[in-house]
Amino acid sequence: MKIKASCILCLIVLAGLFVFCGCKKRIQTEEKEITPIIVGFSQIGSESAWRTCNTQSMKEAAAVEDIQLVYANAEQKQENQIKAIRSFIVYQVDVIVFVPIVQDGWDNVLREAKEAGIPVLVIDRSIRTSDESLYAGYLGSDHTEEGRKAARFLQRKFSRVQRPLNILEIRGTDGSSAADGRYEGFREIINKDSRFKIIHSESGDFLRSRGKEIVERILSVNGKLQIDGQPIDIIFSHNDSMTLGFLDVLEEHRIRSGKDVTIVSVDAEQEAINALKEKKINCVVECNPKLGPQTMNLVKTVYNKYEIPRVTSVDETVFTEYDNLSAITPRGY
Ligand code: GZL
Repeated sequence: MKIKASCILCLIVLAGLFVFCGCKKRIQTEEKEITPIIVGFSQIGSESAWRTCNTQSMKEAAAVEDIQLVYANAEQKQENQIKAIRSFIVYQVDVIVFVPIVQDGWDNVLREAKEAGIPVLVIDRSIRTSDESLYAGYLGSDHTEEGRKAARFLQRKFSRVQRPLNILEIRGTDGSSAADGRYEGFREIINKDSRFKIIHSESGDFLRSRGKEIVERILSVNGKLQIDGQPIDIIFSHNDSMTLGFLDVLEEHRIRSGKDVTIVSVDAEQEAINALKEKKINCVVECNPKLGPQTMNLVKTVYNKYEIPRVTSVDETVFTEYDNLSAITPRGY
């Protein structure tokens, strides 16, 4: 028995678990009442400007398509995502969309969704599963390619330098496809060039505060940007939030970011683009957060029982100090 949208609204409000987005509009026709598609959306949290933009894109696209979005913020906890998906199953939403905070641990709850006959879309980050039939398809970036782009910039920038080049890597959330992909793609290229050496790699969990803490701790040893006496020539940071967290710390120690140390970051939020224009960052690999319109198109396709591609990619570029920075067109968030 399908619970009507109005009942879902009551349950959701009662449960206090979710935010019910999108106008509850019934379209009256001569034959019958048409109720909109109801999507259960489990989002990781709000850890970065990228995430905030991603959520906004989803909500706006749902409103444009008259899709009712049941939004659940997991506040960075996988167990909250699993609870939310289970609740979506109870409410019998039409489609489940989720951003898996990490790649593993989803099979059981996705099996429950499959048994309930609810199609699942994975967006932004991907999952590892033993049974590909547990979800309809993935929409998002190629994070491994993003890591390769970061490394290729360094090859270009240091093409004429023959001395050793030491790298500090500040990773995103370990176990997430975003961080693991960037980690692997970066090494696939950089490990082919003996001049480059990753002398330290540490997770900052995509958080601004952690990016700041990591560099503060390194500098607290002797005020110099070095690890065990080895100078750090390059910082590769897996997202702009962590990068922006440490830029001020470098400045406080009179270290000229973008000059004394080369900075490569990922996302391309406006604050990082501004730093690129101020030559405080040397390269920003774009990761596109505006997945809403493509997601809603895929939602309508699976709702109407059509197949979707296993992987739908998104367009994204890379911005570097070699660009005409007055002419670049970041996504402005
Ligand atoms: C990447 C996305 C990452 C961003 C971070 O697709 O999952 O999560 O790079 C965000 O800013 O926190």
